[in-house]
Amino acid sequence: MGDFTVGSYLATRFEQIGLKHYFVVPGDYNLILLDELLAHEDIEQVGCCNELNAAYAAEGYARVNGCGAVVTTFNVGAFSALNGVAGAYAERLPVILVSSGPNTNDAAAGHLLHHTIGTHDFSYQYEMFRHVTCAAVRVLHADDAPSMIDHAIGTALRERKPAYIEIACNLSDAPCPAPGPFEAPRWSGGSRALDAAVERAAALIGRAKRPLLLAGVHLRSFGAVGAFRELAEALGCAVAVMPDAKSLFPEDHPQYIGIYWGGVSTPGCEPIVDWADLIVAAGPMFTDYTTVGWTALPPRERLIDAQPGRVRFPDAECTGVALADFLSTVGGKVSPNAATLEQYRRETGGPDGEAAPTPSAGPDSALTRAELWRQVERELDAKTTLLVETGDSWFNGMYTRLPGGARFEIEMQWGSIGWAVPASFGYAMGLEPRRRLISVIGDGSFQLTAQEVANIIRHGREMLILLVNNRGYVVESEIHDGPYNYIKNWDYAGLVAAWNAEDGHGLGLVAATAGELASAVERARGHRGGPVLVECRIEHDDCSRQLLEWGSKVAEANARPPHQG
Ligand code: TPU
Repeated sequence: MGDFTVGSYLATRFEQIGLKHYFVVPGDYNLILLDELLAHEDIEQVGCCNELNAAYAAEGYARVNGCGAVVTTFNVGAFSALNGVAGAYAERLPVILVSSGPNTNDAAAGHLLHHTIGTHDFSYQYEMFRHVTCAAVRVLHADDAPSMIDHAIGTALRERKPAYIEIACNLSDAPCPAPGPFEAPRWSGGSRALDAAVERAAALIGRAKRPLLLAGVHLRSFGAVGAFRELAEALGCAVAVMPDAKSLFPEDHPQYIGIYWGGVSTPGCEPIVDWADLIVAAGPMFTDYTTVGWTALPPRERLIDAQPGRVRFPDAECTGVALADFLSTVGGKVSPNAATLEQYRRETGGPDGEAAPTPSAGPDSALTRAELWRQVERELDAKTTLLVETGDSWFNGMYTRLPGGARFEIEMQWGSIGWAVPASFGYAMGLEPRRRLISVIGDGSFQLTAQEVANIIRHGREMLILLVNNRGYVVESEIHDGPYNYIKNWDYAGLVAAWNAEDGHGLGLVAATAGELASAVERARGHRGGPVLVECRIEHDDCSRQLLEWGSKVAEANARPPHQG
C-alpha cells in the first residue's frame, strides 16, 4: 500500500488538479482529515471565519484558478456551505466540497450523534448535496476512496460544476492505494456531431445578411474565450456581450459594440442586436435577469444558441458538440461580413461615439455615485480585476469601460448578497502576482459576511474594497420600498482597526467628498501588506437609471398572474 491514506490521496489529487490553496473550517469530525491534508506542503490550508464564507472563497478562487475546494465538518459546517456550493453550480465553477462524516461503526451500532438532527439516518446531507453538485460520493470504506474521489473530481472538472465528497471520519488516515497520474477530463463531443453542427452553422451564417455574435457567460468555464474571438475575427461582424459575460470579449476590440441587456444595454448596442438577422450566441444564459424580465430574449428563428454540449438552430439541434471546438471550426469556414459592425459605427459615430465622459466633481462636493464610478474607471488598467457585488454595483460596474486585459467578476446567476467579501478573499488568494483586485460592495451585502476581511488582512492581500454606504438595500428600495430595506449603520472603516487587532496591516478610510475619495484611492495605491477599505458615503436614492428600468421590468415579470387553463 505504501504510505498513502485516504486523506493524502485526496491531497495529491488536489495538487494534481492545480490547487495551491483550499478553504477550511475545522470541527471534530474533520480534524484528522485536516492533518492529513496539512502534511502536503505544496497546498496551503486557508482557514475562514465560517463555512458559508469558505464556500464563497472557494468559488472566488475557482474563478481565477479554474477550480477550488472547501473542507467542512458534518452537518453544522456543510449546511452553512450549501449556499456557496449551489452558487458555484449556478455559476459553473468546479468547487469540491469535502465533508467529513460519522464514524463507519455508528450507523450499524444505532448510535445517535452530535451535529446531526438526532436521527439514525446519516445520509440526508449527501442527499441534499446531490441536488447542487454534479457528482456526490460517500466514502464508507477506504477501498472505495480512489475511484470515488476520482469520479467526483473528474466529473466536476468536466462539467464545470461542484462535486461532493464525504469521508467517514475514521477513514481519513486509513491506508489507501497510491494515486496514479490524473488527467482532467475535458468535455469533447463526437466528430460527426461536430461536423453536422459546423456545416449547418456555416450555411446559416453564409446566407445571413446581418450576422452578429453574442458572447455568453459559459465561454470562460468551457475554455472557449479564445475560440470565440477567432470566430469573431474571421467573421468581422459586430460583437455584443451579455451582462454576465462582461470582459470575456475585450472592450477595446474594434468589433466590440457593447453590453446587450435589452433596454439597459450600453448605448447603441440594442438597436444593432435587434437589426441583426442572425445572432450567434456562444454560451449564453437567457434568464429573467439577463433578458430584463424576458424583454430581450433573441427570437429562436434568428438564433444559433451554442451551448457547452449542444448547438440549437432555428429548426434543429445537434447534441454532443464541444463549445470551443464548434466555435473555432466554424471560424475556419465563414467569410467576412461586417454589415452589423458598419451599421453600429454609422449609428454611433464609432466605437467611442457613445457616452460622453462623466465630468469630474470639485474636491469639496459631496460624493455621488457618478463621481465614485468615474474614479473607479480611472483606477482600472490591463492588470485589474473589477469585482462587483449584487446591488447597484452590478449596474454601475456594467457601464464602466474596461481596458483590454482587465477582468470583471459578477455573480449574476446566483446573485447571493454576501458573496463578494469572501469571494474576493478567495480570488485574491489565487490571483497571479502583479495583478490587482478592486471590489465594489454595497453596505447591505457587506453586513452578511464582513468578518472575512479579517482573513484578507491575515494573509496580507493588497486589494481595494470600495464599500458603498448608501444606507440600505437600495436595489430592493427601487423595486419595492418598505422599512425592511433600511439597515443599522456601521462604522465600516473603524472595523478594519478591530480586525487588524495586534498584527494586521489593513487600512480603513472614509470618503464623503470627491476629494476624500481621490486621496483615499491614492493612498490605497501605495499601501502595502494588507487591504484598504474605503467607506464611500452616498445618498440613499443616488442609484443608476438602469437599475430603475431593469428593476421595474424584472418586477413585472415576477408579478405575472398565474396562468389560467
Ligand atoms: O446597491 P445596494 O444598496 O442595493 O446594495 P446593498 O447595500 O448591498 O444591498 C443589497 C440588497 C439586496 C437584497 C436584500 N439585493 N438583493 N437582496 C435579496 C437577497 C437576500 N439574501 C440573499 C442571500 N441574496 C439576495 N440577493
